[in-house]
Amino acid sequence: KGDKGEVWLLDYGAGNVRSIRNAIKYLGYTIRDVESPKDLGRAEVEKLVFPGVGAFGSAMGELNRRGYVEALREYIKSDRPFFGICIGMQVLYEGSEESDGVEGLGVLKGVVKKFDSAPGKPVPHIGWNTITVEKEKSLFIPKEDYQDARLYFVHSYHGVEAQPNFVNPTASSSSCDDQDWLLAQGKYYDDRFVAAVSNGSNVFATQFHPEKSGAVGLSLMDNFLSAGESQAARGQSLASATGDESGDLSLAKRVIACLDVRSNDNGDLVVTKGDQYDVREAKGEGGEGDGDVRNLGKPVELATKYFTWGADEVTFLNITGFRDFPLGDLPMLEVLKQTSEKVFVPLTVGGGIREFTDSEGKFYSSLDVASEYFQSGADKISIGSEAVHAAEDYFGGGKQLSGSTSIEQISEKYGKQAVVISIDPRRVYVKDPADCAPLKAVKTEILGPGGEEYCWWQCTVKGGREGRQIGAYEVALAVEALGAGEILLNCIDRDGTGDGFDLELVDLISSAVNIPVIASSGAGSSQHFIDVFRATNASAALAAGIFHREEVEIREIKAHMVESGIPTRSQD
Ligand code: 1PR
Repeated sequence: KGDKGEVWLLDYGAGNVRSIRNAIKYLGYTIRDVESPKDLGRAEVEKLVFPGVGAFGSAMGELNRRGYVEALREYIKSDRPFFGICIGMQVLYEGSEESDGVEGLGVLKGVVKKFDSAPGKPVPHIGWNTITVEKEKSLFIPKEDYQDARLYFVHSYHGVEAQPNFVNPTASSSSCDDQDWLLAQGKYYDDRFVAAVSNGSNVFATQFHPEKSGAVGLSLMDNFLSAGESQAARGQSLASATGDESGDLSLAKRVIACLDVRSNDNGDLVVTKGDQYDVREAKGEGGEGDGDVRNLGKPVELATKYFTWGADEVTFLNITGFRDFPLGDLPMLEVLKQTSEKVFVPLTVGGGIREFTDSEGKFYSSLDVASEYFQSGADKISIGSEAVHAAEDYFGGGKQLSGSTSIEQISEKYGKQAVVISIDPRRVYVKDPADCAPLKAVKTEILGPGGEEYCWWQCTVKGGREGRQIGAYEVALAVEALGAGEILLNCIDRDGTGDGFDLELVDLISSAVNIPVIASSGAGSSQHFIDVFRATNASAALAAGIFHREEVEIREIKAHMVESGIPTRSQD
């Protein structure tokens, strides 16, 4: 795209900013890194991007430790081009409920608040939310282009209003822009939250992630980088999602494409897909099956294809991560790096997040493994087997939080929104709920082989190979308490069958927790997405096989969702 000039990035070490770097490069700009607070006083630092990741307290801690606080205040007060993203917007406030007693930059008045969660209103607020543009004129978010556009948010805390603590020195005296910096708002059930702020001149910040918001987000970023000279892409409208009875259309239900990845017998990393978790061709059937790992394509190519099809997120599961050490599995890190250069929606990666000691005796914590994934381009990591063990310990230890589990450590450092728990359960039928007590059983409409009317969902580890004496329901409650941000709910009985999601399972779990639940396993048609969003509180639905075999396209699912009044992000 050519070199459109320099952009300065303040990477203050609080987390992963690879996606922002990739988006800036993709738009054709050269990135320069701010090396010290003094740089902010230099005239050549003309456009500053200030991404935020992790928690409010850790971000301010790093800024203080590195001496950036005063330099940033001065930079903003002098009205030089500034673009803060997510925590990069929240730290403009005086403080946050997330980190009591930690002082923010204080450019804006007030304290950042936590969303209240409620059944059917999970927190973190994750996904594609519409925005309402509050200013008639703006260089960064022109109303005519972005009214009702859907942008990607992932946060538990939010600004309520946007009153500055000082007067914008460059605003004319007749301008009221210095009075109120509110540029765009979002709505999540009853909560109105600040989506973007601007001083009406050069200072701009967003709660959403433009670098993860597909073409709309990239165009909006380009508006800032080119100081309004770029041709903005039109925002995507709310479409005709009017018939939903849940009463809140602001947050779209997400459609996620999943790629199960592993090495095949030649050592190449391939996308595979199992039937009920068996990924090998059947032996000796029709002369073809020789027990090889099914190869459905190359991970980076397929991920890029699903992004262009309109997937709201892409998930990679390194399905043999439980036995191979993922940091030894460099191809997976390479896949992530390459994908994040081309795919501008959130990327989740799972498999093998656990403690490990290598052959030379070097110890790696789960946090080390996760950090490697984040640095390679993951926005979220997913934990499978380890989470089941953590849940067992949680109940075994009288529901005490130890602070030592991978869930707690990773969510402490990267924020709970970055921690997804992948559960791999299968149905176990019982005649009477007492037969599996204290584990929770439910009455089922799909009777067991002996006519049993009750079942529970047994959690497994090691890719379904080992069943544990704990149910999906109990694991879900435990991981929520431990600080997980989302649940990816698979179902071994349905995986690869095309029979539809297990609605009873999804309903049980999505009603039990107040964090988002992703329904997975069994999608065979667009109708199955409608069914799961109508019958349960699922926030997202994930599929693999139908996309790999090109049986159903994502746009077909989304068109069906629009017709059915289910809020969705449409591509055009
Ligand atoms: O235990 O932390 O190392 O994580 C291992 C991860 O790998 C877990 O997330 C686990 O779900 C996954 N996994 C392990 N073995 C398999 C396998 O298939 N043999 N795949 C596996 C899980 C299930 C879904 C699948 C949906 C949709 N795959 O992710 O994509 O069922 O499929 P469909 O739409 O075709 O029905 P750890």
